[in-house]
Amino acid sequence: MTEAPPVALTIAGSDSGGGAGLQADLRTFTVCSVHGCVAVTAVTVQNSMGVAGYVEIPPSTVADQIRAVATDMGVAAAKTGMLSSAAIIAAVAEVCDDVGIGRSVPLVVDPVAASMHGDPLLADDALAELRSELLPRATLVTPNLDEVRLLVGVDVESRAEQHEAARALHALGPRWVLIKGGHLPDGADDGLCLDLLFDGTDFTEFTGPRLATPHTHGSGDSLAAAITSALAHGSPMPEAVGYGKRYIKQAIAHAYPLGAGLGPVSPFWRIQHPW
Ligand code: PXL
Repeated sequence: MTEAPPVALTIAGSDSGGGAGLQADLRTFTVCSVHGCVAVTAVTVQNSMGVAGYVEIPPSTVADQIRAVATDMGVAAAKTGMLSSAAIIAAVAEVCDDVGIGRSVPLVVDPVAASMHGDPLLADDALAELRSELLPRATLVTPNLDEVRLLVGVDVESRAEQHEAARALHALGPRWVLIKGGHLPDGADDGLCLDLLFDGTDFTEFTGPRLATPHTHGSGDSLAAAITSALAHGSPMPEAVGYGKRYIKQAIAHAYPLGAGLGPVSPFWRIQHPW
């Protein structure tokens, strides 16, 4: 018998292609040395070409999964991905309050609204719920620039606007904000991508070269899952984000083509080839 690793919980949708969603979270958790638990919110039908459709899990079943895990297994950190509907968000917010997720247990909210192909993963009428019910409970929110536009209506086209958007997003209640600048148009800056962390007072900048690959399916999920893993291990937020950034840089560098469309980022760089 060995000692149990810390437990991380993902509240997310299933990707049948295995590249994003809860599958990306679980494999990231494993290679980041945490035990992954899951509350499934929706089951998508998808491959590398896009999302063909999905069915939602009943909100009460989503909440029951969270409660079952949190009351027995000692969740050290949690994250959300695809939440699909206003009713699921409301159920998640309520049970998180009951079990201390978002208070003593850090909660990373990845405000997933669409797939990389542009297929919607969040109902239009769920945005308001995400803004009002989940962001105030978030320890960290990790939007890309499309999600920033949806959440605070700021169209970020420069580093100055990225800073402005971080302030606007922080005003909605999360403890920390990480605005991922990977989609900032080339030429608008020095050719580097800026991910901007803000706690309401201080900005921390994480910069790196933009990696040229179309195979970035699951990159947002995997970054948020790596940060969640570091939080589960007890890292303070800036260190946890630095850990996540180092993880995702390698995962994108090792991304592989799979199917005719967008391939997934890879967790395999973290493990030696056992075969
Ligand atoms: O990468 C965002 C995402 C999250 N969750 C599910 C997804 C996707 C993207 O396709 O399918 C289930």
